[in-house]
Amino acid sequence: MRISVVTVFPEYFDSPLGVSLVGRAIADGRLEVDFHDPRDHANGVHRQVDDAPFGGGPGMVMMPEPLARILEPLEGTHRVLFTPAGAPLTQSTLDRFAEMDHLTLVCGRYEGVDERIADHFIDEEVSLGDYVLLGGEVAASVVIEGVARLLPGVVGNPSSIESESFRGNLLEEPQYTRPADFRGWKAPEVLLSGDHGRIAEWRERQRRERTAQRRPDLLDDDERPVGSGCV
Ligand code: JCK
Repeated sequence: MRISVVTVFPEYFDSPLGVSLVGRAIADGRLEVDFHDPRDHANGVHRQVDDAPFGGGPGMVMMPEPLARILEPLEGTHRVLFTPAGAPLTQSTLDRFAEMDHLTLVCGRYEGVDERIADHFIDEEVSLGDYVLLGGEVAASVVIEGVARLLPGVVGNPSSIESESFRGNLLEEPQYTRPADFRGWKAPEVLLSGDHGRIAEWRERQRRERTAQRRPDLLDDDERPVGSGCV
């Protein structure tokens, strides 16, 4: 798979693309990432990529021409623009992106990009969540990592990926490793029992209880505890 990243800060990606399983996926050729810097397509001595907003207001807007020069030749790839006004990123978004041959991730800066870029050179607008960042680079690195782990051969044991779908939309159960007694805090006895039936039952109950407690929004209406709805 190839991912093209449009950013005025390509160096931002040095560490996330260099380390861990993403670093290895790139070294092994399972994932290729290239960069396009709008500043390389800007005119004038200052190579300006931002300008004041029409209609007034604070901050600056990314000029359309440098972005269009990059994005027009990338037609045919799936072009994603990060913006606080995009659709929230979810696992199903990542599942979809992992099926693409070539994904293009557009990271704005300043107060965002000229709307005509979104209108004519973007396939989908995505947000990381309901909070405001300084640009799209964090979101792009999240998408790269989330997609990379879905590519064949990137995660050693694919059962950790397969299990996500048939576990349903539940939070993970708590996990423990040695020692069984850590500073007097004991790991649950059932996990040391060797009784795989009881262990599976315990894990399932933990997942449901935690989800009801922390993320009732993930449960179906009939599973949701009373009193967790809106007032
Ligand atoms: C891309 C520039 C900074 C700052 C205007 C926003 C009221 C717009 C994002 N989940 C996410 N949060 N933020 C981003 C994101 C932020 C970006 C860019 C993504 C490009 N910025 C910026 C202020 C505004 N205000 C709320 C008005 C953008 C994602 N993905």
